[in-house]
Amino acid sequence: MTPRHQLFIAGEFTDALSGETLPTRNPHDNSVLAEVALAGREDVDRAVEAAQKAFPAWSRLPAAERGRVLLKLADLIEANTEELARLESLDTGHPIRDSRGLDVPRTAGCFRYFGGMADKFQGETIPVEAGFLNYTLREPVGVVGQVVPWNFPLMFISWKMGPALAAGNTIVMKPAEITPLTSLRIAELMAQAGMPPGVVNMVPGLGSVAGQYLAEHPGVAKIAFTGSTATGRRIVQASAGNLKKVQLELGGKGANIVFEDANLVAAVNGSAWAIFHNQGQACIAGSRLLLHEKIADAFLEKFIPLARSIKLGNPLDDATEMGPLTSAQHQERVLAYVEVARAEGGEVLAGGRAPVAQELAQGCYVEPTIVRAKTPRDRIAQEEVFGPFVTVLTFRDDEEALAIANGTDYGLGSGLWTANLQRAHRFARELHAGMVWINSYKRVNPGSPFGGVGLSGYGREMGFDAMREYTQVKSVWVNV
Ligand code: TAP
Repeated sequence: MTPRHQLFIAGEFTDALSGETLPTRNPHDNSVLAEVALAGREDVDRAVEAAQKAFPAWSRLPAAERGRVLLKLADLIEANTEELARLESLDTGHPIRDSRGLDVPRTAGCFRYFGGMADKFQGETIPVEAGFLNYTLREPVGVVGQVVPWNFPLMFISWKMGPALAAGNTIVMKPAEITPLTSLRIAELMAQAGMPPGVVNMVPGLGSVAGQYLAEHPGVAKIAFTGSTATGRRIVQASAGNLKKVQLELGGKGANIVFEDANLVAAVNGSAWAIFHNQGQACIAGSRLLLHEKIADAFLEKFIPLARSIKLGNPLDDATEMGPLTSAQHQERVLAYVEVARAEGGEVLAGGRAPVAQELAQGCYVEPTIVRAKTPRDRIAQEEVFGPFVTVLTFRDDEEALAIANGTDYGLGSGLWTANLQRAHRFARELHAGMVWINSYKRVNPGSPFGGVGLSGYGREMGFDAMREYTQVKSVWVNV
């Protein structure tokens, strides 16, 4: 497999004007997978120009025609499942069973959903005063800048591009510098699906250079970002010049609450999925495990051995359940939180280190880690670790559970396990979160709005909400 490694601008693969490149590595052994072109400001200018040129024709194309391209793309993604899955696993460390069984089908499914949506999203007629017809048009915003992180590079292309393209926008995307490979392959598949040149442009590069400039760029009408809250703030500031529309999907510190009446087996399994899927590198991870004091011991008696039994290994091995973290830098950051935990009096119940096995020694692995915090105000109960690291807290009653759950500045996803219907619906209302899962955790679907409140950002991906985000409404008055 020789991965694409150049920028994709105006329908062609091209080097950066500076000629600079950056290696992307396999986190299993830190070997270099490819030297990828590094976009500078002048390359972002080229990409924005291409997107501006492509906008009039693409936005005027009948919506069903735009949808057809996305439907074709979904088919091509499925037809290339094995290659895309391997590329994603090599570049990110996702276990191949997840890349093949989740990332690729979800990416295709999301493009298919928005392909079907293209000609079903419509304006309204509004009953105004007599003598006038009033209706609304939903118009694309123009050139959209999209900046995505490294934790789900493939899926995030579809989440961000699906609605933007269906609505008639053109795009300049900056993938994360450490995981650009599947994005570039998708760009190639897009061309094959019939996407006109310039509609989608990919500029892998540094966030501080290409990402920042995209957020500042006067030719970009909207910036959509997924990543850390700190970078989200920078994006808001950078985008102020031309008052861009901004959409932010930021970090989280999801509360996963297990009540005394929960089905314990389901809660234990669901809580393991909530934190350990994708090595915990998910903004919606259930990274705070809130246990009712009556069942805390019984829960942990099952949960700790389950965590210890998770099979770490080479992502390309079908038997692997957890791969490495996506970079050595991130592995260091996650392990540093184990020291933070110890320093603030936390108790490490499982993991807390890089595995000792020889075959994993060169990789960015961290064992599934469970830490009991002393108080809900501890750093490990407040800050996003973004790894296979779950912080355990206990509570006495519903009021305390709610206070702890809502006691962070984040508000992305939260979940609860209970047999009490009234309690479930009360918590669904009162949790400070954009998404709530009841007797489940971390479900996503292209039809269901995804996004947060508070420091987790604003705007929604998926569903009709995403189409609203990528359009602006025009009110038309007709004197009849
Ligand atoms: P970020 O720095 O936020 O990176 C996300 C994306 O933003 C990357 O493409 C990055 O580029 C780009 N970026 C960085 N600085 C930018 C700037 N000034 N202007 C525009 N774009 C910029 O996240 P990270 O460093 O990868 O991870 C740090 C922490 O963020 C994680 O540990 C986790 O807590 C959180 N995080 C959250 C999410 C989600 S899904 N909410 C995803 C990733 C990370 P480059 O990285 O390519 O330089």
